[in-house]
Formats: sequence, structure tokens, C-alpha cells
Amino acid sequence: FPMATPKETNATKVPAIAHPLAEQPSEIASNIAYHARYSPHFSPLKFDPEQAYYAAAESVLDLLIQRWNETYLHFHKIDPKQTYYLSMEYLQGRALTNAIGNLGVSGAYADALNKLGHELEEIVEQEKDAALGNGGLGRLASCFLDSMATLNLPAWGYGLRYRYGLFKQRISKEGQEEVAEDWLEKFSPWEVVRHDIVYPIRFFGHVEISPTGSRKWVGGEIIQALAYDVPIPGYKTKNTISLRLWEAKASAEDFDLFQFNEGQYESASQLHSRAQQICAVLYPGDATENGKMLRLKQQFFLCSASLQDIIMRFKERRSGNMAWKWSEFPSKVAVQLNDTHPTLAIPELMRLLMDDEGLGWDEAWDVTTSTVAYTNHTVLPEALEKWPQAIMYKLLPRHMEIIEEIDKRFMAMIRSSLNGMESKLPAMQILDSSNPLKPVVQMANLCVVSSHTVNGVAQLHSDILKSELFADYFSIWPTKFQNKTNGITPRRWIRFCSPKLSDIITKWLKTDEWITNLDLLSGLRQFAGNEELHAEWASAKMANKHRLAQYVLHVTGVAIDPDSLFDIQVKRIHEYKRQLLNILGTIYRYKKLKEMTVEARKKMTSRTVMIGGKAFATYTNAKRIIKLVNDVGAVVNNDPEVNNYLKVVFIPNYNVSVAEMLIPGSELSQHISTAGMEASGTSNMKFSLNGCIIIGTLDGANVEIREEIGEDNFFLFGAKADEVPGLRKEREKGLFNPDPRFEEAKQFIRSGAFGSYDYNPLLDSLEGDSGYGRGDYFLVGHDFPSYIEAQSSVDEAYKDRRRWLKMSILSTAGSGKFSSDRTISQYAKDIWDITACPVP
Ligand code: B1N
Repeated sequence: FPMATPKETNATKVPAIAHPLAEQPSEIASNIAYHARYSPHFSPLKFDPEQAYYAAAESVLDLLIQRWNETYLHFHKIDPKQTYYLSMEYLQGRALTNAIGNLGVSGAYADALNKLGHELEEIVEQEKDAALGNGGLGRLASCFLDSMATLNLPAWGYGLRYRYGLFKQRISKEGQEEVAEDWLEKFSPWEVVRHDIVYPIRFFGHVEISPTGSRKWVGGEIIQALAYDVPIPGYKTKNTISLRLWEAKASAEDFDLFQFNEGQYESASQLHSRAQQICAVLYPGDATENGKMLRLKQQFFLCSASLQDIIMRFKERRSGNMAWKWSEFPSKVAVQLNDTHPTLAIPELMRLLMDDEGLGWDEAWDVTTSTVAYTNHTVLPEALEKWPQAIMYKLLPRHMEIIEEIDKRFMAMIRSSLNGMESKLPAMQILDSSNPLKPVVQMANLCVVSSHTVNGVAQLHSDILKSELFADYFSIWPTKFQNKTNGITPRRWIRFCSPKLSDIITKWLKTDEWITNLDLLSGLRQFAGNEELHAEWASAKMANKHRLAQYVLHVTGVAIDPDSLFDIQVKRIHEYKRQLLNILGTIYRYKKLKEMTVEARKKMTSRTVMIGGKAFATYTNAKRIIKLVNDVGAVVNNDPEVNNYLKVVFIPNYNVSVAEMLIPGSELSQHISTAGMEASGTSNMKFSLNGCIIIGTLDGANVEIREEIGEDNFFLFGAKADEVPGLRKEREKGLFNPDPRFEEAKQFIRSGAFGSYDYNPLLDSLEGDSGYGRGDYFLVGHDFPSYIEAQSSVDEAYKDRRRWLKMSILSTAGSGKFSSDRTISQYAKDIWDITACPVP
């Protein structure tokens, strides 16, 4: 067996693995070398950074597995009530830095890799992001897992193991191009396949009624759900919980050997290829009938596999006890639905309880409604799921019977017990057949009716749920509705992505407890004017800006000046998030710079405007915005007259890892959605935690961030949520008078200043008088003047270094509320009724 490795001298001293739980650098180095040499995945002759990454990750998994098993066994022994978080999306990002950081062995790993001739920074870069999500909703799920583990809560995540996660974004002359991202190209060292955990999932078929009248779903096709487990280590605790991701596969019996031998290869393995499609990609476009069916299959696949698993575990923990009852289920199980995507968990739980376990309707309904809770993440009409009844009947005939029954009973309940609600009935109905050509199931209504608790994700959003989207339900069930303002994990979003700033905070607070008790950050307030802290703070921020500038040069070829104001807007590209407002403001700035005298220009604050984010592949206007930002950059950055004062950069392929680089280096961050449209936002919390000042509207969590850090430290502009409907009406009546500066910016684009691409469709969306996407539905024109003025205040504030640093420190100091530890503690107490279960 060839024993040579590039690090001959160190590696040959290590014939075998050291203690797998070793935490000393030399032992860790042995373990890494062992994995590099004996891992079946790579040639033992290679030890380049990529192999070093896989070997290091495998050695970390060794550290985790024992804790992971102990956690499972401890939960099994204590049998506490446990939460199951059901989500179609998890945006985990990279795992290595986070795992060694949470285990407290980062320094030891850096030393160990050094001994083997590598740098930790380079090694962690080898890992591909696990991007099994689209944006905020998926990243929230991942932050929640980190907090659940850190708080020692008995909780698990369930999701799907997509073969291809979110696409990789390439920017060409045409704008955005989508490329499949192969995060499993080699393999993921962070997942463990559980060949023993497999459940059958049925699709299609029909309902069979027995002579006794009981109903059963039979026929159709059966696909197997196979579990892959990903360990989620808590920070500074032994507790290590699971993210269980389901993969679809067909069984060997479904392979038709006869057909195959006849040469009919495709039909021989039909079910196998249909199974493969289920987890092939995250959120396939649902514009086509096929796409809809596949997305619905994915949703049901997640729900059915997870519930079968939950019920199996519930029974397993009761196996020695003959006297257990199903009524105990809600005291042992909490199921949280991450938006309506896993709504089918409701009829599936009903079906499993009634058809498989023999419960009657009332008992099954009590169990289900006491178990399930629902989080709403959006009020945008186009994002509220409405499934065509026809597709649902075809794929899930038994579930449709159950949904019909839920709807019927709910309607009867309203009719019998509530006066004056008749007019509200159509909107509240679960089955909406008002359009006879296209009857649909309103998934959010099913969730509200069947959940014990419904929550929004920021105070303003939760208020809107009560006063608008779910107002009718709120009048019947006022106590069902709660707010749980989102949060972010301070481990990934400051401690590990900005270690220098974190060390400064620890030094001034004289403790690192803030990492698990983020409210302690308020202790920085007393030092906000301290010159010594200012110097340290500025130097840490500057180091982060240099790192970011290098990255920007590397990925775009544009050199940016670390002394300029770094102004960033990164998030999914959507008209309601108003990247268009940002770029129009930037265009206006460019035009004014051009018109200025050289002397006047010298007094201007230099800015680097960075915009990044992915557009849904079929969202044309969003793609036009990306193209516009790139075109503006090409002109501005090459204009020698002004490019010392303004640079415009589109950051390609924004993802979790890019965010970890950008956020610590940013100084101004834009959260400028039309008020009432962004449910919460979570990157706003990451930026302000990292001492970045926000320019924003009174939308989503901005409202609470501004409250916490103080209105002097927040650049506010724009219409308020309750003014928006009135402003749209005025517009429809032709009463809107656009600001000349707004007209000037648009006209500048139309004049061809940024090339010959036809931007008229985009600009036209800002004109006219009404309709979604026309008549400036998102009020860019209305908010433009106050936006420009807020940006001028930013320029002024930035000129005063001490004022800016003070604002920056106060932003961090005021961010304590936005820890996902706080959010998850509130879910645990107010919704799930679970308590910590720390492994001794
Ligand atoms: O959820 C985040 C919030 O912070 C954001 O404000 C909100 O926009 C985001 C359909 C969604 N809402 N709805 C989605 C995702 C995928 C999909 O297929 C809708 N994402 C959000 C966390 O609360």
C-alpha cells in the first residue's frame, strides 16, 4: 500500500488514527492525515487543499458522531416533548468553520493543518455551500437549527436532499445565467446515510371503502424515502441535533429485469427515474402543469416521510408501556410548518391517525390541531400557495377527502355559531371553487384552520396578518395569532465571519458570553464615544473592507477603494425589494457628479455601491435589473472623471459564503422594500450586528431594529405601510406628481447613457396608473425624493468619522434582540412548550 503523502515527514509518523475524540493539534493532525491516507474517496498520494478539506471534515465528523449519538440516546431516555421543524428549504452554507467553532477547536485545527502544511483559511474555502434554499426563509431555518442545538432543545429539522440546490449565477453580457450547482459533485462529508431508515411514500391511486365503512388509500405508485442525517452541533455544548434530509428512491422490485433484458431500458426503470426527479432540484419552476405536479410531490414526500418517522419514534419511546394513548402525542410532539410548503403534513397526519391507527375523526383532529403550528412568511399574493384541486385529487385522493371534510366542518362551525360572518365565508374557505374553471385549495387557510398557533416573523408583519390577510380568522380566534420576530445566529454571523470585531467586543465587555447571550452587547453603549474603542473598531472594519476589496477584485476585476463608503444591497432580486430604487439613485448620483465642477466633486463622499442577488430564472424584470446594474457599472467604473468618487459593482453568485465575506466589510446597507411587503428581512439584522448602518423603510424587522438602535442611528425614508394603499389609489386617479429628479434619472437611462439594451419595459413598470407591476405598484417614484435626501444625510454623516464610528458601535450594541437564540426561546416557550434537555 503506497504510504507516501506530500507531508511525508509528519504523515509517516502516524500509522493509524489517534483517539478519534482528540482535541490536541498533534492528535488532530494525526487524524486528518489518517483520513487523507485511508479515505476511500481519494488517492492516498494526494494531499492538496481539496483532500485536506475532506480529510479535516471527516475528522470533525469523528468528533461529532459520539456527541450526536449521546444526544439521541439522551433524548430517547428522557423522552421530552420534541419539536420537528418541517421546511422545504435549508440554506446551510459551509459547515467546517461552524463545526470547529462550535466545538471550540478552531485554533487546534488551524495548528494541526499548519503541521500538515496547510492554512485553515484556504482549507475551509474548498467546501461547497449547501444551498438547499432560495433566500431568507431557508437561511432562517438553518439559523434556527443552530440555536435549537445551542439551547439544548430537543428539536430536529426535516427537509429534502436536493441533488441540485440553488443555481450558480454567472454574469455575462446578457445578464444572469443559471448554471446547475453540483454541491454533491464529490460527496458531502457532513451527511450520514441511514440505510435502516426508509419509508414508503404513495402517490396517485384511489380510495377503497371497506364493508365497515373505513377508508384506505391504495394503488398508485410507491417511492421510498431514505434518510440522510446531517449533524448540527450546538455552540459550547455537547448537544448535537439532526437535520434529516429525505432522498427518493425506487426499490429493486420496481426494476423490471425482464423488460431490461428485452432491451427496453427506459421503461424497465421508469419508477427509478421518476423517483430521481423528486429530489433532483430545489423549487422547480411551477409555470407548467408538470412542474406543479413535481413540486406537489416534493411537498408531500417531505411531509409523509417526516410524519411516519415522527410516529415511529413516538411509538418506539413508548414500546415498554402498554397503556399509552394517542392523546399523549401532542405532549410529546410539536410540528412547526415553515410557511405553507409543508401544509400536507396536516391531512397526512389525519390520514395516518385515522386510516392506519384507527382513530376516529374527532380524536385525530384533536391530536393534529394540538400538534401543528404554522409560520407565515409573506403576504405577497403571488407567493400564497393555491393548488389546483384537479392536481391534488389526482396525486392525493385520500388527502383531498380529508381536506374537504375539514373545510365542511369549519364552514358548518362558522355558520352555526357566528352571526354576520356569511359574507366572509368565501375568502375563508379552504376549497375555493369561485372560479369554476380553476378551483383551488388555499393552503394558508388550511394551515390557519388546522394549527393551534399562527405566527408572523416581525411585529409589523404579524400585525398585518391580524388586520388584513387573516383578519377574519383573527376575529374568531384572537389568541391563535402570535408574533415571533426573526433572528440570526451570532455564531456564524459575527463570531466566525468577523473574528477581529468579535475579539474587540469580548475585550470591552470583558466576557465572551455575549455569543450566547446577545443582549449583553448593550454593554458597548457606554463606550460608543470612546476613542480607544474607535481606533480598534475602525481597524477591524478596515481589515474586513480590505478582505472584501480583494474578493471583489478577484470575482469582478474591479478595483475598489477601501477608503470609500462601502454601500451594499444583497438579497434576492425582486421588484418589491426595490433594487431598482437603489440603482436609479446611483444613476442620479452619477449624473450629478458628472455635472459638478472638479472642486465640488472633491467635497463629495466617495462611494462603492455593491449590489448582489439572484433572480428567479423566469422573472424577466428582475433579470433586467441585474443587467442594468452591470451596465451602469461598466460605464461608471470606466469614467475617469468620476470613478474616484463612485464605483458600481454587481457581486455575482450571492450566497451564504459570499455574505460571510460581504457583511463584515460593509458600512451602509440598504433595506428599502415598499413598506408592508418585506415580512421581516434577516440580513438587515446581520448587517447591523456587524456595525453597519441601515438605510431603510419602515418595513419588516427594520421597524424593530430602528427601535433598538435608536432613530439617530438609522437612515429612514419612504412611505409607511398604512399609507401605501392610499398612495396607490391616488396614483390610479392620476394624482401622482413625479419628482423631477426621478424623471431625470429615468430619462438618463432612456437616453442610452448605459448602452443600447432596451430598458423601456423596466422603466415602463414605473409609469402608468395601475395594476401589479404597472403604474409603479412598488412606489419607487413616490419614495425616490426621500430616498435621495436620506442618501445625502448618509454622505454628510460619513464625513464625520467619529459620528460614524459611534453610530456603528451603537448598531452592534443595539442588535442583541436579533439573536435567533431569543427567537427560538420564544417559540419553545410560547408555541412548542418544550424545555432544554442538555446532554450531561
Ligand atoms: O422569509 C424570510 C423573511 O425574512 C423575508 O422577509 C421573507 O420574504 C422570506 C415561496 C418564500 N417569505 N416567503 C418566502 C420562499 C420560497 C418560496 O417558494 C416563498 N420567503 C420569505 C424569513 O422569515
